[in-house]
Amino acid sequence: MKINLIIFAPQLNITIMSASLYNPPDHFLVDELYNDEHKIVRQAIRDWVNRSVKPVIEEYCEKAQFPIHLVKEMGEIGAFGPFIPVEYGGAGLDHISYGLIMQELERGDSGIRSMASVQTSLVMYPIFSFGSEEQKRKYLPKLATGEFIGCFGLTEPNHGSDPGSMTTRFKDMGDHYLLNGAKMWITNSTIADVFIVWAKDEQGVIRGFILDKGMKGLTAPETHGKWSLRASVTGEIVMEDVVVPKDAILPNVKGLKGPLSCLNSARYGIAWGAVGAAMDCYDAALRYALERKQFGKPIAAFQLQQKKLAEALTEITKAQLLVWRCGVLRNEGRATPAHISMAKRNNVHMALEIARETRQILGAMGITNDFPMMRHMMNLESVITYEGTHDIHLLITGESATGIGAYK
Ligand code: TGC
Ligand code: FAD
Repeated sequence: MKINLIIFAPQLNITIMSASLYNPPDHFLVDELYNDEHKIVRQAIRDWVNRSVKPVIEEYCEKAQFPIHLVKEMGEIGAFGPFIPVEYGGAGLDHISYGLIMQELERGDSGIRSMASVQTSLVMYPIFSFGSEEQKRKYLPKLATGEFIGCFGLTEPNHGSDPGSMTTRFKDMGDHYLLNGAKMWITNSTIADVFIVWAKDEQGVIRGFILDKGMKGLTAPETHGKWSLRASVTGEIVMEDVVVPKDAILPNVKGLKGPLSCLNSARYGIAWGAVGAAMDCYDAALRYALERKQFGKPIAAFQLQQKKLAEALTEITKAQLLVWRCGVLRNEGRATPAHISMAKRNNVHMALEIARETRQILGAMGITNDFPMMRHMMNLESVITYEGTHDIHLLITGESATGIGAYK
């Protein structure tokens, strides 16, 4: 379906249908794999992105600011905790709906999707999966509406790909815990009300904590100078003798599998999100190629430009099928970390390549903020790094193929 609204690119004497007002072609009839609920959810998020994200995102990106006014709206449209049961404020949807929500949000911007990924998979998921009943009732409904913003601290200045070597420590002081350490590169940390932090006890066992903003000794300075994910807040979490109440520990998980389980959920969502970023680039490039004329004909008529578009369409379609299958397996409880790694690695790389290739289709116009490619391209440099680098996901796939871990 095309909605007949157009924007005008003032530098050019052509009109271009806004990427935000266009529903992309479904070349392989992938829509037939989705049920009505999936399609309704997808359309609702797509409409919201068109209405609330697309018109402002370039400006926020340029200013390097997170559009915080969108958080409440994201709560209202069900972007937070869609697979969390209704009794805790979620929507009780399946994992394909969750994936489609991430796809549509990232069609808008990876930073907006990051906000929802962290809130859902890295904050609500661990509280739901490993928290006490009191913790679930206290935090989940407010995280679902966006009244609380959450963040997730695993990475440290000296321990990124190897979180098992973290040095953040806590001591049992009898009536409370004492927490010391520092986390780095933490999405949302400066605006967070709730901090999920992972730390080792005196025996070296990793445990998770729910910290509240304002705790004495807990600070979250912002990280500046990013050329990527500029419309997303990134910061540190510094913990200096933080007195943590005993009921702030996540009681139901011990060891590295705690944080890594959260990553499975977030990486799965990212694999879907990357498809959205790629679709946005493809749609904008296709429309431009059909309208822009050189040597007396649309550049879409040249074989070299068709190669770029045809390959992009092929790769997007393959990526859609990969995440759809991953979603089916996740709904059945059969998606392994290795499945998810393959999907995250393939799809983010695919999206980055498509952003680069489709930008070229636009020539000089491709470097401007009238089009989304440069912003997606820069964002995807973070996406290919966080939640496990491209290399780490290859090693996870390699271990799955050979049975031999090659990390150490
Ligand atoms: P290893 O010895 O293999 O495993 C330790 C324990 O963990 C279990 N495990 C998992 N459990 C659940 N899900 C997974 N994906 C798991 N992978 C491993 C494993 O079975 C074992 O359990 P047990 O019971 O035997 O103790 O661990 P390792 O130290 O060798 O590390 C393996 C490696 C390298 C794959 C892992 O450390 C890793 O994935 N590293 C990458 C780190 C990473 O992804 N960090 C992301 C930080 S969060 C973030 O980036 C948020 S971005 C936010 C946004 O969207 O804006
Ligand atoms: P390193 O681990 O130092 O890796 C450097 C290079 O070495 C990489 O190319 C890597 O692939 C390679 N390498 C490492 N180990 C191996 C190996 N065994 N074999 C081969 N090559 C290897 N973390 C959080 O906890 N919470 C967040 O909310 C969060 N948000 C983020 C937001 C942004 C914008 C960014 C950029 C990062 C965020 N991160 C977050 C951190 C992210 O997860 C880490 O950056 C990532 O895990 C990689 O760690 P590192 O940057 O320390 O790189």
